Amino acid sequence: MRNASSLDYRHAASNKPAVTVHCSYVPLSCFPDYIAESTGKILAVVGFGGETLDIPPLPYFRVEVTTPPLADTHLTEVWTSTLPVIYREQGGIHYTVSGDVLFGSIRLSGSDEATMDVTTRTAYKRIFDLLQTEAYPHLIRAWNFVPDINKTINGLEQYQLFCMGRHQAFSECNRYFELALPAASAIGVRQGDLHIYFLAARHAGRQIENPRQVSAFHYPRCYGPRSPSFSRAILKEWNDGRHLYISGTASIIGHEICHNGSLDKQLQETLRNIESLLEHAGHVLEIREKIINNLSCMKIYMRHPDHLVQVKNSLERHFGHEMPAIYLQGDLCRSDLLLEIEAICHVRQYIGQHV
Ligand code: 3EB
Repeated sequence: MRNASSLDYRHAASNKPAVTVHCSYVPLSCFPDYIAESTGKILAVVGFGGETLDIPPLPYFRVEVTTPPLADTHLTEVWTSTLPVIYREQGGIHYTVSGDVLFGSIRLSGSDEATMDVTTRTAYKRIFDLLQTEAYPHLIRAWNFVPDINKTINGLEQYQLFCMGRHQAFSECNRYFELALPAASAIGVRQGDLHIYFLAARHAGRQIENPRQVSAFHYPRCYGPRSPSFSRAILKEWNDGRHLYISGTASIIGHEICHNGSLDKQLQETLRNIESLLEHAGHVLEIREKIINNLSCMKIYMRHPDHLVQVKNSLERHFGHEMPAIYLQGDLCRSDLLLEIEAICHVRQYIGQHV
């Protein structure tokens, strides 16, 4: 990470990356055709709950996330590049590079000696080391899967320990890290290791915060010794357009959970947060039309699998049946939260070309 992210951003605006990155949710039934058409251009295929394990090994980078899928649509998350992709491995990180973009994945098991803070710090330090040596210094988007996220050990929750280790790694890497935090999701998994997969780039993205919410990196101490190190969203310019990577978003106003115990109210509040973030992004970017219509690649993490039908019905009413959406079981960082939603918004105008 470099220090002055706003300067990097201007730099990025004048040096548009040669690469365009796509994220698609591909039904397993169409997967072989999709892969055949994208040979050599696949950054990663992300599968959930072992659903892709039956597919024969192919020469692309596969990331297996253990969170169980809930809907019966069987979608995989496929990241592609418009430039050739090279696969590499270093220090336990499997990754691909292509032009301006790097896509990586790291798994680290904890132990009695290494509590979650230590494990997390080690994982992020390895990521930053790799990004430095490969010269992709900007972490754009991170997905964190934390074992037993709500379990308390010696008075601290696993998520609080995770936040401590992550904060330490970021602050050791960059004094001004609050300006350079990635968009993120943090999800609890019921078995396995700490798992982080991520997108990084040669040029920085732009941090967008949500006016309805206290920035997570400024959450008060009551939630844990160290605040969560993520931005509400990152706007990243690729060659033929921009992506707004929206972090996992929940029913939090200011820094407090609202609607304890009410699924529908939490869902509506989460949607209001996403809308507010998009409205603010539109304002910052001086885009007049509503960019909410360009939302796609929505992932919905739910604590209780039996909430699926209600949540899916509401979201389909709200966004229509065409919205690509992956529904997953995931525990969430605060035990009262019932769901969290992330998404990608395609912003069509280029930086500097205001409508
Ligand atoms: C929140 O707004 C909900 O710690 O990386 C959402 C996305 C949440 C990412 C993280 C946490 C994280 O605080 C929780």
